[in-house]
Amino acid sequence: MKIESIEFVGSYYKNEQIPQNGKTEVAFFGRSNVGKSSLINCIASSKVARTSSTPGKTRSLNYYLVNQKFYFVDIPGYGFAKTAQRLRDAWKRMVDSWLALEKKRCIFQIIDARLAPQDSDIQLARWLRSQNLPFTVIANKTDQLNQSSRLRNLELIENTFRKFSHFLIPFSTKTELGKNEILAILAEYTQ
Ligand SMILES: Nc1nc2c(ncn2[C@@H]2O[C@H](COP(=O)(O)OP(=O)(O)OP(=O)(O)O)[C@@H](O)[C@H]2O)c(=O)[nH]1
Ligand SMILES: [Mg+2]
Repeated sequence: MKIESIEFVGSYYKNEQIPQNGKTEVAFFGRSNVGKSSLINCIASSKVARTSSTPGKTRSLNYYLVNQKFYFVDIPGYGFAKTAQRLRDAWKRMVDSWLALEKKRCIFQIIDARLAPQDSDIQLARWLRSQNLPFTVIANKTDQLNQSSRLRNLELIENTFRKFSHFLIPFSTKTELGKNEILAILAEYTQ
């Protein structure tokens, strides 16, 4: 599929604010700074999502309307070391109530391909699995790895996440590796 248009619709903190019109939601989870907003820009060939090298800036659910047909939802990052417990609880409450809304969803979890799987990533994957929410893992920032460490890390990631998800896409917002795979999944979920 091709993304012909994308526009920002709003930043929401509460369910009452979220559009309720039956459109499919494509949600991007991932630790702060992993590249969620960059990935949205990359697959939409756009600069609509604000990116930053300061982690933990996004605190709300950011909605983008794609092709006038479905939404991208940029979920605030989790697991940033400096995040206070109070904010982590707020994150959980917001995501729990968002999930309680009856919606057709397509979920991606973005992780950092450069690192060994982080506890917070494994916790999120386990939690999605426990909620019966199928998801695809995207291993981002592969451009910063040489071929041998890329293969080694991806194998470790695959072995760690296999029990939660069977789908893994190596990705880079810089080289656009994996972009076509993501677009193919979107085509399937949003037709
Ligand atoms: N080398 C490399 N850098 C990337 C890649 N994707 C994102 N980045 C960089 O990572 C940093 C964070 O990117 P964002 O897209 O703002 O990350 P985010 O997950 O939206 O962060 P929060 O909104 O704070 O949760 C930026 O400096 C990006 O340029 C990638 O594939 N490769
Ligand atoms: Mg962001």
